[in-house]
Amino acid sequence: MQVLITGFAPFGGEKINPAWEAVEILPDQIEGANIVKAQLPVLFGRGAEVLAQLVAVHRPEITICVGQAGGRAAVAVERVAVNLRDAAMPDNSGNAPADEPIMADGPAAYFSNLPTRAMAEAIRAQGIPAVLSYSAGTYVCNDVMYHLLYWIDKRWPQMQGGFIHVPYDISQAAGKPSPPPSLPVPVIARALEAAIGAAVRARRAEAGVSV
Ligand code: PCA
Repeated sequence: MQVLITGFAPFGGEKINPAWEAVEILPDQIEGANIVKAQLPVLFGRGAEVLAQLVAVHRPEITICVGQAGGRAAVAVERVAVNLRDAAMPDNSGNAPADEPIMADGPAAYFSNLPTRAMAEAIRAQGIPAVLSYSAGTYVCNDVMYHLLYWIDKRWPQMQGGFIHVPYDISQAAGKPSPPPSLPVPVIARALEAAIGAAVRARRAEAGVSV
């Protein structure tokens, strides 16, 4: 089984993105599945285009994108992407769309078709705080998640896809005058490994075969 997992480049003046730092140190195999890792640019539209190319090349059964959600205190397994671009800050090329739909012909929202509850529980079972989240925001992460679920709906129905938001790394929090919640990158990586493991096991159980 192929699992595609992506992180993002740093953005918003940060030197690192803990999502990418954690993705990069994941093992190459989890529960017997091959893990393909890639970085996406923090750009409206282009981030999703890069993801589409990766899916076309690697044909993953499962695609999980991971992004930084500065200020959150737990790893958040996202359940919903909305058809809206509304940037509170410009993306990495200075683009800040407001009140725009992502897809003119798309529904208002999509649910992830991953076993999100089992994934959050698997993270908690590692002793790491995790929640189910019902908003991935209206910035680039939501843009990428919405595109992913739109393609699953229209083009790649065999694929499962979703999104995980992670807190700041402790080094980012340490650099701020009023430190927000944070987790060390290796702990974030353990959370991602647990979530991926839960998704792989569920897929296998559903298929009833060893894919
Ligand atoms: N977080 C941003 C985009 C890239 C990232 O890591 C977001 O939550 O939209």
